[in-house]
Amino acid sequence: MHPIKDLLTLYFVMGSPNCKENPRHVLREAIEGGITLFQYREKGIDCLADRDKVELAKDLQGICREFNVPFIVNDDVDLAIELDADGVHIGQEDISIEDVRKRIGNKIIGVSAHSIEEALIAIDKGADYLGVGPMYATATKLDARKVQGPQLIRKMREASITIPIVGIGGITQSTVTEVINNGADGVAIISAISQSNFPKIATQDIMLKIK
Ligand code: 3NM
Repeated sequence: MHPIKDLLTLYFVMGSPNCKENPRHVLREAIEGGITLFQYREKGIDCLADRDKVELAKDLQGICREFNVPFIVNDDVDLAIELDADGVHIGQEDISIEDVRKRIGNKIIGVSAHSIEEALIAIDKGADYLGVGPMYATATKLDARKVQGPQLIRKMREASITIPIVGIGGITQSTVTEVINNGADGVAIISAISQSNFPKIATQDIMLKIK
């Protein structure tokens, strides 16, 4: 697998509530458009549970495998283990990094961080990368923290935080460059891809702004 830093370039995050069309179709389009990493995040209104959640996860993982795109599971460590996923992403409210590490060994652990303090703790406990946000206002995560702006990533870099970082929250084609220019290794995006009528073109447009 590529170094984590390189996988973060264009990190697509989604679950069924985020998609206007079948999530399998949306993921295929995003992969064809050039995403470098995928996170299955089945959260929010009308999200799937139990076997339905597992079935969709398996289908999406299968599509990722076809194209060699690593597959990360949000929060659900049991699901990640059941599927032999490439990693887990956890928030500040979820289970501890140490517990996840014990359970998934050397697979990828991503952690959401909203301040320098949270970042330093996550690094100390063994995170492989940080998701830092929200960069901008977002309607996708109802309990999102207050907007931090790309300046937070700059401040983390100035504080000598060198771990791979992906910006998240309200990022669109017109703001990717600002996030990267402030020190992010990549961008994590839900709605600018999943809610597009043309997810492949949306992904390609975003990628062009990064490279
Ligand atoms: N985490 P969109 S913001 C899942 O700040 C998530 O940690 C955030 O969705 C954080 O790209 C967010 O549609 C939502 O704004 C990202």
